Amino acid sequence: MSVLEKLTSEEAIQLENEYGAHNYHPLPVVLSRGEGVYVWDVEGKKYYDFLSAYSAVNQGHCHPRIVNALINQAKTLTLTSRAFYNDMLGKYEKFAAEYFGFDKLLPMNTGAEAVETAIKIARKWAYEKKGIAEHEAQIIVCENNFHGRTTTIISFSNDEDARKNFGPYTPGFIKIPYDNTAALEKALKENKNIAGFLVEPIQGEAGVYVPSEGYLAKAAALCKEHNVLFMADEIQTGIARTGKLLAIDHENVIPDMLILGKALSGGAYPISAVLANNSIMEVIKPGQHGSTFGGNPIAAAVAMEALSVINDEHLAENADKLGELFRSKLNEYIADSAIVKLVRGKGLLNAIVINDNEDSSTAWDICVALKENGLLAKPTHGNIIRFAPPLVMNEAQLLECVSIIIKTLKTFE
Ligand code: IF1
Repeated sequence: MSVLEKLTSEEAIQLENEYGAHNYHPLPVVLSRGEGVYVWDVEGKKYYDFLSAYSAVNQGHCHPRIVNALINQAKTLTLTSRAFYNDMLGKYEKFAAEYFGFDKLLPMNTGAEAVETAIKIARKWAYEKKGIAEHEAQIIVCENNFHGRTTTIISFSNDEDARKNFGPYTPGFIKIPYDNTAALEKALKENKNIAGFLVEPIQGEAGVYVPSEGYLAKAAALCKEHNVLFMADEIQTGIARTGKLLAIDHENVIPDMLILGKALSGGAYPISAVLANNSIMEVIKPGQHGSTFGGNPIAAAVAMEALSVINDEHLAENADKLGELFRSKLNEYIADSAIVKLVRGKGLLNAIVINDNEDSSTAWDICVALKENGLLAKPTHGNIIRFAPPLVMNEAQLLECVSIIIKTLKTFE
């Protein structure tokens, strides 16, 4: 079979079923093209993308500036490894460090790798700067967190699907309830070996849980008071998704470590990063961390363009404006709905909670019906449907999507 051979949706699904590991249960749609807020399936049907590859495609599918940056660099120099310097990495590191306001950047590829990197830096900082006894460092995490799927990261997950039968688990993590500063303060007071507090500013996978106003600022203050690193995982909430460049900007919090991924490349390439100031980043010495592709010239070129697009097209402001409109329109409908309990979110990271129990198929059935009506979304955790379109959406498109969503939900009332 040649790669140019056109497949039907059914054929494509069958191939994946036969030759691919079954580690996903995708919605039954086979996409073959993306442009801006739209994707098309192999039969040519057009859809609004309301997932944006879990907030990786904030800049819209196949953004021409990002794709051209990818193509031009790919024709010049793709990969050198870090055994040698290349002429793109330093430019990117400077650009991104200044863009987010930190001294340094450590380049990686996937979000999970960046989270793992942040954990290693926090531990090393704890031993070499804070004076915690080696092997004793603890990192506080929140219940219902999602930070990736490596063995260490799922060690501190409480999602049985994510962690069952992947043991033995990595020690050194303390779980506390999310959005609970009293629990954080208690953990900080009871344990002297705390290196860091790793937190999502909004819990995405858990169901788009927006914490109480002031939670992040109070948590950051408690970390400072106890000489503990505030580690913000903005892999899903960052890069304009919630209506500010970073979700923590809503509370003017400056983290000790900023963890980025996904939209750092606009969905064109796996790019992630950890940013920190010198007093933290300097604990990493040559030979102590790295990756073959981390900081490669293509990633450098793509990330600079992807971040420039965010600013040039004012995507944070657009996400803020359209997010308010989205939630207000849905709340008008929800007031009289028996099927939807509530809508919550910030900017264009939103979710609705379906009035049914977690293991019902209602949310899934609604997403299949939305697909039939030309809009793609997927449930997260049973009865919650996440809505996260590309941030390049305009008001007319958003209102059309709201009417598709409400029309579809009404058929389930
Ligand atoms: C899947 C959702 C899941 C993340 C945060 C780190 C990572 C992610 C806050 C790891 C990745 C992705 C992974 C993908 C589906 C999606 C996801 F929350 F976005 F919906 F799974 F929970 N921190 N989230 O959201 O980044 O290694 O994937 O680049 O695994 O199914 P990654």
